[in-house]
Amino acid sequence: MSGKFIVFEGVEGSGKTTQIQQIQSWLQRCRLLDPATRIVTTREPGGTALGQQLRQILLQSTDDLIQDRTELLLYAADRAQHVEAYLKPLLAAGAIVLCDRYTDSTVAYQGYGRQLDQILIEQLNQIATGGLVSDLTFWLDVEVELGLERAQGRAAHDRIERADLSFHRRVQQGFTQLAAAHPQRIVRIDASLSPEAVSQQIQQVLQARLQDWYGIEFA
Ligand code: Z5A
Repeated sequence: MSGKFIVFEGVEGSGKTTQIQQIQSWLQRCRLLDPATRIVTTREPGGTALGQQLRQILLQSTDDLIQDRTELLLYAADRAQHVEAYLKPLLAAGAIVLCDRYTDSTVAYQGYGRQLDQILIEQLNQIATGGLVSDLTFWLDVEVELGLERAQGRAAHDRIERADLSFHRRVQQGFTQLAAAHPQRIVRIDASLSPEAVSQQIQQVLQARLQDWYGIEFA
């Protein structure tokens, strides 16, 4: 595949949505990139029409009794559709895709948070992705309490946001372990700083990667 797949991960309120928007416009302004390169944003769950329906079920359902394995399978179904119908064609056409959450979220939320079997999760991730791994993943690392405080500024809280603090702490532990296990793929960003300072860190890492990937020389 000739495009690049860049994922943003982290606990609730870590600033993924904010940063994806900032980085999309920074990349669009980056005159060193071929102007024909599409810079696309997407998310999981909900990156396709079917995924939107799954997202509704997963997050907006008032039924807190969705079973943990059911939840896992719904995220996997969303991902399988997203990869085949959306990500693969875009990457094959050379796009740079910025994606809000991917397989590491399943490891962190369903593996560490819900404490489902990690081998089962790895197998499902493999089935759902057909082996598509990110070229680069930014882990926006913020204290769970600060992230939740930011997220709670919003009016409505979804099923996962309503989970107890120990759940969110396990999720954070999951991201910490993943970053330690995959130092080449996952880059930690200090997301407790201002949005501008967080963006600066991401841009610095991206400049080096764009140089490697496309031979672009930044001044
Ligand atoms: N999930 C899962 O369990 N398993 C999976 O496999 C996958 C997902 C793929 C997706 O919900 C849920 O699905 C998620 C995990 C689960 N859990 N929950 N809930 P979502 O997409 O609706 O929510 P999210 O991914 O957690 O995003 P979020 O809560 O919207 O947070 P965010 O995108 O990281 O942050 P933000 O929207 O950019 O910022 C949140 C607020 O903070 C906002 O008011 C900003 O203005 C503010 N903000 C942002 N950055 C800063 C900084 N740097 N300083 C101060 N304030 C800031």
